[in-house]
Amino acid sequence: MPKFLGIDCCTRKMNALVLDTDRRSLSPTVSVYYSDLRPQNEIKNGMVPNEDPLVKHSDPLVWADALDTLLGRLTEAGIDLSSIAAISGCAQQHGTVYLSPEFAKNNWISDKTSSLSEAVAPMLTRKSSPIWMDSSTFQQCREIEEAIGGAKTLQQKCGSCAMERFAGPQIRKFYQTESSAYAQTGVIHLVSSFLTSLLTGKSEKIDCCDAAGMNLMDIQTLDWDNELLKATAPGLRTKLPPICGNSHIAGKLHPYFSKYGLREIPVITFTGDNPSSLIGIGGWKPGTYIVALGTSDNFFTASDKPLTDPHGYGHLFLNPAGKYMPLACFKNGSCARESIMQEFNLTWHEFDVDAFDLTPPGNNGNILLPYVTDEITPQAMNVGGIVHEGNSLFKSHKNAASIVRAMVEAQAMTMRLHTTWFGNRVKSMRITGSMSDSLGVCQVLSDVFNTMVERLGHHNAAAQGAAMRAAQATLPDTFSWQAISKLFATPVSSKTITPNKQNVEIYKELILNYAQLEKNITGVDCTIPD
Ligand code: XUL
Repeated sequence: MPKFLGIDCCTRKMNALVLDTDRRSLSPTVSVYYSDLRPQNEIKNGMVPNEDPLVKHSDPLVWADALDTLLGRLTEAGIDLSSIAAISGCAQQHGTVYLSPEFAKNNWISDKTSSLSEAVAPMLTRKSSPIWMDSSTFQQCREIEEAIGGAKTLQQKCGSCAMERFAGPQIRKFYQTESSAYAQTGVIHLVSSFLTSLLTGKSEKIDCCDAAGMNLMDIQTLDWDNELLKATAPGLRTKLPPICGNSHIAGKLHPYFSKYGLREIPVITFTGDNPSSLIGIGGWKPGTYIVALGTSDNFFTASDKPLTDPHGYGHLFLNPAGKYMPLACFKNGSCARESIMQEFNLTWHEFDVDAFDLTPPGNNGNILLPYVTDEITPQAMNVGGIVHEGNSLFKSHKNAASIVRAMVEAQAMTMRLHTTWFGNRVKSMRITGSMSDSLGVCQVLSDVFNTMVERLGHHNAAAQGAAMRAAQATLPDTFSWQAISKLFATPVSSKTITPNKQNVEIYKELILNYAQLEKNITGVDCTIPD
């Protein structure tokens, strides 16, 4: 009776669910918020508080504690972990964990180990881990681009221009600012490979789909690129684990986990949260466009072609089912929506229903830029707060409903404007993430893109994709990508949303004004879609 466990290490919490292939059922998602594991002065919104607004780090020991707590909570929830046949997972992309050479010696979990964090703590050469929200490496990005012969050359090599949040520039900053700690570092992991290593008790390989978000891997050969390594930091090759291909079985689960009832089952190398969502939502073959509404909003698809963004904001990642996965990441996702809900003390009903009932589509022409924090796509630094046109509606902050609508419409319009490089017109879109429950948000996306929006019966595509990858890797003949997708990633027809023709016309006009406002503030001139 095969059951598969999928784990997702998000920005603010860790989720897990169990997929039962016989019953074709999913367990409820069990979660652990990092802020429940540490006091507020140590972890807030999944990060270690820092005075510099550009520096965003987390604590790798919190991820280790979250893994222990999560497995404990699964058993408390009545899930029998002894029947699990294999485990995989995914994690927020780009974050890095720095460890001593001891970590590669593979004997750091013993019979006496009482927690994973206790086992790992003595081996950390850097107490905190820079994560995807960090934008403090502007200088290192320019240095790397210059050493490689420019941003375009870099993009051709590894699929992305130098990005502040990517592992390469972050490693370079660590080398420049803490050179002796860098010298003491024997292994540098991504969050995904760090978690795989915790499960097997040995330093594991890095999944190629996640390695594509480092500015270090050659996107064609799927190996570390010597020039990129050299441009980043000395001696880097010896510190990076090898890269492995898709569906890689790392090894057996360490006996430490028998305390949760788990057997020594196969552990499939974790990947990034976005590649995992691509699988979890059934987007493994080209033709379906995915919008994942998480802390950040991400737009991606499976592609046979190595598409790159001519403006340089987007990325070429890899599809766990083979070939490519172009992606555009909008940093101001749920973090921006939730900051408005908090500012106006709105309930979910006030956000999702009242805001859209009380205001007309197009918001009477009132627009804003959705930047509560620095933006990645398009790059907008030091914008500080929601940028608007000096409109009194926004200044007075009296009209919460109008601001909610303006935020949601702006997020959809900027996504439309900055994904034209994906080529084809978006004929159908699948939405996942907690905000995919919002009818208001999904209708605006459907109208702005003039496309049908499909949704699954749940919104945890990343954790579900992890469990599906575990099934595919261990029983590939039974669970081909097609078979496992058909079983678990078929949209629910009653949840489908179709575009409203009148609204589509309204947004065709409004997007012109939005593009102009965005250009005024960011200086970015983008192609207006047809
Ligand atoms: C993608 C990105 C984020 C993180 C966190 O490039 O930076 O989506 O993966 O979810």
